[in-house]
Amino acid sequence: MSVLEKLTSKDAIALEEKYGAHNYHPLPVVLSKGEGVYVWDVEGKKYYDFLSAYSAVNQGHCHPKIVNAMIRQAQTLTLTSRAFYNDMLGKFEKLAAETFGYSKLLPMNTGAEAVETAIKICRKWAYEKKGVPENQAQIVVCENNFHGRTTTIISFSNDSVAHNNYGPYTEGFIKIEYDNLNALKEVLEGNKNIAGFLVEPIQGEAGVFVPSEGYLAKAKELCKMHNVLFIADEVQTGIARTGKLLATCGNCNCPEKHCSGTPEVKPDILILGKALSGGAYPISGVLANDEIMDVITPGSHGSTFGGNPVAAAVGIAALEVVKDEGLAENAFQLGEIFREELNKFIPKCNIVNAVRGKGLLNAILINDSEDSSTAWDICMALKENGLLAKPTHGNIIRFAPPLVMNKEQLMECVGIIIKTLKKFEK
Ligand code: IF1
Repeated sequence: MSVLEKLTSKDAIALEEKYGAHNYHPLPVVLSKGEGVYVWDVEGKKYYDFLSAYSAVNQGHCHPKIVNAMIRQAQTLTLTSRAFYNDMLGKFEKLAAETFGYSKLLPMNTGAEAVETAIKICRKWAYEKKGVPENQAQIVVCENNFHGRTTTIISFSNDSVAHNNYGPYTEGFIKIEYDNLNALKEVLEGNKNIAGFLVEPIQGEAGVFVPSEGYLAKAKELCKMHNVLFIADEVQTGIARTGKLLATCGNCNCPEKHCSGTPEVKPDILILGKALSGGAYPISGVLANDEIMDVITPGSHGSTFGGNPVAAAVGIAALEVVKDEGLAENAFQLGEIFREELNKFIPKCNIVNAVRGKGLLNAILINDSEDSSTAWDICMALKENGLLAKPTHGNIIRFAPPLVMNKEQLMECVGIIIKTLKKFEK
């Protein structure tokens, strides 16, 4: 069989089963084409994508501006390494720094790499600027966090499947309850070696947990009081997903109408990934101002592909699409409609307990036990009805369509979701 021979879904699944590590349990659908809010399987069936590759495809599948930028750069210069300069990286760094309101960007490739980079910067800052004794730096993280899959990151995960049997684990992390300011206050008052607080503005994988109003701002304030760096992991919540340019949206010059505009929520270190490329190419990065970023000196951090010309060209196009197409405002408006429509249905049904989220990062809580297969079964039925979504943990289904969706498409999807849920009424 030629490797480029067209496969049936069954063949494609069999190949992955036989030749691929089993580190995922995908929904049994084999996608071969994507355009905007739609994807098609190998048999030609069309679906609404309500996962957006976990919020990487905010700009829609195969956005022409992003793909054309990638093609042009791929035909010109793909990779130089950072041993030399290239003519694209500085332009991307400038655009990213100005878009998010920081003085510098450190470009990487995956979200986990960016999280690891932020941890390294925070620790180095603690030793060289805060005066924490060597190897004593502690970083506060939250229960039920998800920040990636490297050994250090899973060292502070309490998800047993992601954590178990990968020891010995990296030290230097203190877990506290999410959305609990007293817990943060206590740990900051009780330990002078705290370097940073690493937090997701909304806990995506945990089930789209939106913290109480003011939590992030007060957490930032506590960090400032104790000379601790507030580190926001916006890999999933960033790039307009939650109805603002950033979920923390401390960037008080951002153009979005719904920006809180409150500078006190501005992270000391901002972590981005996923939709920084619109899902076309692995791009991530860490943003900070000079007094923090200048702990990074030549040779103290890097990566082969970090800041490559193709990533820079794609990143520039992806950020321009977010701004030019008003994706944050669209996500805000459509998110309001989505939750409003589901909140009309929920009181009249017994299969869904609640809907929660911000912008177009939402989830429904299925009225069944965590270990039931109902959420999975609902996603299988949604697939049959032409909409792709996947449960996060247990009985929670995340809904995160591309931010280029229009109101008519959203209403059609709400109809599909409600029609499907009704079939599972008890
Ligand atoms: C998988 C989850 C989502 C992230 C946040 C860093 C990263 C992620 C807040 C790391 C990545 C992805 C990873 C992917 C599935 C997906 C995911 F289910 F794993 F948890 F979105 F919720 N910070 N999330 O959400 O970025 O290294 O992957 O580029 O690993 O299964 P990455």
